[in-house]
Amino acid sequence: MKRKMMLILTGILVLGLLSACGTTKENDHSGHNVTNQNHENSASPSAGHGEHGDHDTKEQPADSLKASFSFVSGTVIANGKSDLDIQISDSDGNTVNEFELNHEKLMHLIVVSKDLSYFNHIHPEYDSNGKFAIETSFPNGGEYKVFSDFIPKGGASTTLSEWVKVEGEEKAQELIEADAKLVKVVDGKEVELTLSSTKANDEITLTFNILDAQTKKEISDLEQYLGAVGHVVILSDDAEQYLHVHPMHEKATGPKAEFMTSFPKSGTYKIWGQFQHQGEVFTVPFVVDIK
Ligand SMILES: [Cu+2]
Repeated sequence: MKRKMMLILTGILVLGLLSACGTTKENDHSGHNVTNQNHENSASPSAGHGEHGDHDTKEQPADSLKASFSFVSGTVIANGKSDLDIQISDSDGNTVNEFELNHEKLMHLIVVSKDLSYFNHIHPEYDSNGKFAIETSFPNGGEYKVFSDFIPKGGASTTLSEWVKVEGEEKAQELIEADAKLVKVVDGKEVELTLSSTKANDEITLTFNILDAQTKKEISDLEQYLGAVGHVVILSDDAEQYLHVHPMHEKATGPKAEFMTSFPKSGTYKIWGQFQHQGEVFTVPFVVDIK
């Protein structure tokens, strides 16, 4: 009984926090997406970078939707399994019940630790009455930010986020510093990232070039991951600016994968590129300074 009360209280608290931090919006996945916490994306949704045309990009008031994140068990403990519920509702508190498929999923959920050293991209399942659910776990205690990315039916692509606290031993925070060299080796792949510009508000092309780390041969048989050559998520170092970026040529297979984005202001950003090769998804992180 007491526990149930606590849960309800947590829910109310979460909702309160959420309305305080506002809504995030982005364009649809026409290859040119920018999302951030407090600004609407002014980039043209039909710039034609994508290969599958426009989506409905009808504007909605930025504060029209809310996501309430709650853990079924009340508290979350590091390394334990936690059931996370995400309730989507409108400003009147009515549940939002219909969503559009976006990159093969109704909802994409990005989870990062406060120092951005931990990154997870998962897909909650739709339950009913505006509720999504997923079982997940967190590697350490501390603060994490969760970003729920979805498109309500007939509406604009929306990202709503929330900080969550995980109980358990915390690990030392890692510094978020720009990489001296934008070349990384992950899961046997050597990935080089090139940015066409590092100036805020420029339209920037991010080019990932993917080689076999051992043979140095170009990998030109990348597989579709969630219906595209890859996915890129970008966060500012304070996790306040969230940029979801999609490919310029969705059906590309490597060795190059190109994405468009625009950084809303100067600062340090972390970029995660995700690709699939031979059935395995690999995630390559980079940190860049934007002037
Ligand atoms: Cu996703």
